[in-house]
Amino acid sequence: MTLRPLGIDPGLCFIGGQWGSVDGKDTIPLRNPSDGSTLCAIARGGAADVDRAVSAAEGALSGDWGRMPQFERGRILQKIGTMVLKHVDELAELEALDVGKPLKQARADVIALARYMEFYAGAVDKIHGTTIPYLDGYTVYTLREPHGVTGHIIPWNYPMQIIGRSVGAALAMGNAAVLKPAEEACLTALAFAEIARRAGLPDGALNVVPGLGAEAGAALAGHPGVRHVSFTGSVGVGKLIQTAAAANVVPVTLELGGKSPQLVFEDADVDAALPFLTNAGIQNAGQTCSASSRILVHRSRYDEVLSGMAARYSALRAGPAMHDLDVGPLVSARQKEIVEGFLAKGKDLEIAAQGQVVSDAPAGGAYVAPTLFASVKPDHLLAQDEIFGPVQVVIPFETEEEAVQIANGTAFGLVASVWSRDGARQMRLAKRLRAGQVFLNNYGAGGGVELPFGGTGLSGHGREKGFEALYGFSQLKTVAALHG
Ligand code: TXE
Repeated sequence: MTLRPLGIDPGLCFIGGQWGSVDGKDTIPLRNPSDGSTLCAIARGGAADVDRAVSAAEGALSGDWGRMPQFERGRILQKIGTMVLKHVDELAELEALDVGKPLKQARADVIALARYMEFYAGAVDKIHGTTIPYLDGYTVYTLREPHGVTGHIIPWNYPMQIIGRSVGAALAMGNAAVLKPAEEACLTALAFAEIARRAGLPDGALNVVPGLGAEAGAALAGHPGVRHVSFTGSVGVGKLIQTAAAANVVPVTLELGGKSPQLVFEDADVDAALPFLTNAGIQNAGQTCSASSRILVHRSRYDEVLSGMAARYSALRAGPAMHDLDVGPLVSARQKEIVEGFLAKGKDLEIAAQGQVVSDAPAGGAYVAPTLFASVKPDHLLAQDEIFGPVQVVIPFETEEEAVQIANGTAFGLVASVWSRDGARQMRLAKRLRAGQVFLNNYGAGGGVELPFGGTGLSGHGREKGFEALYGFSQLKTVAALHG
């Protein structure tokens, strides 16, 4: 298989501007989650390949890339964004095949990737230091400088979007990136590297080493040449990454998922809320860090919300990505097992409604019927753990105080939303909810490229997206001149 229309071999890695084999020439099969077939073989990179990639990145920093003015970097990012859009259909098809997401969702991800490039292209020459009044005879100012080589370990659920927000921001600030995509889905990461090469990104500024987490991923997280690590994935691996990076005393950004609530109050516009309540749970088959998996509803509107959501669930159809239905398969047989394990633990709960897997869905695909549970106790496992599948729980509450306690009563804190017409309540809860993003009368599932995003508690730390990402991918130097 070659990746149309870029003509690259998916079994290679991209180091120092060149496509080549990994050291051991080992490969990993890449599966199509819609039918379980093997799509192609991808490279199984290891520590030696990561070493080469970090050296290539260091070379870029001491060469053309390191000397390039900010606006020139911006021009290259802009060109990458334009080329991404030119290939929107092919990239969407690759992402749909690889991740299993319905084509229209994959297409939205391509457009988001282009938006990240445009945003960071436009932002890069607006980032600057400040002057600071100090003692008589001094001039003091600050400089924003890149960390150096940045490591990016990303998951399979939104490869293009996560490349956009993480690699895009790192390159904008003049870092040189080494990217380790997920072993379940890495085709668009490879295609992105080829687009960046063709757009004129200097050799070594971006390197891609596919491989297994415990091999290429672990080697990258703990590499002494890497000066910042950004990771999106599971809580368990996030802890390993932070520990590995601590050995080199480098900063990490961790984006580890959530159990994000939407709170529907007695004065909510339920008709406006319903599409957001449901879509935020089933988008990308629920495999979204910012998915809203808990719906908290005031007792007085409970029946109305539950029947509205149940009607929507009953109409949901799950099937192959290329059929472009509401829900695709999960990314892998392993992810399906994880989600089915959770469903089994909810066997004593009330199922309000389920969607259907279409009858012509291939038997080898990783399909799970979207499931809505009713009247779930806030401390039930299904209301506490990240399921990462098309599953939502509805929880009734009586008072605002109780709603806040339930909303804040998990180990996570990524996104929350409040549905209410009461402005004072909106402001109160925006402060009280434990989350990195709070939406009022809407739910943005992470929001647009402009909106800083990240969590607290087990959801991780650090902020991606918007200008905040540019601060995170740079360090501040203070210069104090004594001139009498
Ligand atoms: O994640 P992993 P998995 C959650 C979600 C899901 C669960 C398991 O709940 O059900 O995690 O998914 C790399 N050193 N999220 O197992 O293993 C790996 O190769 C360095 C939430 O797929 O964390 C991949 O590139 N790297 C989430 C990346 O880490 C390692 C997105 C993510 O894989 C490594 C995905 C190691 N020792 C899963 N082990 C979100 N926040 O959006 C693995 N990796």
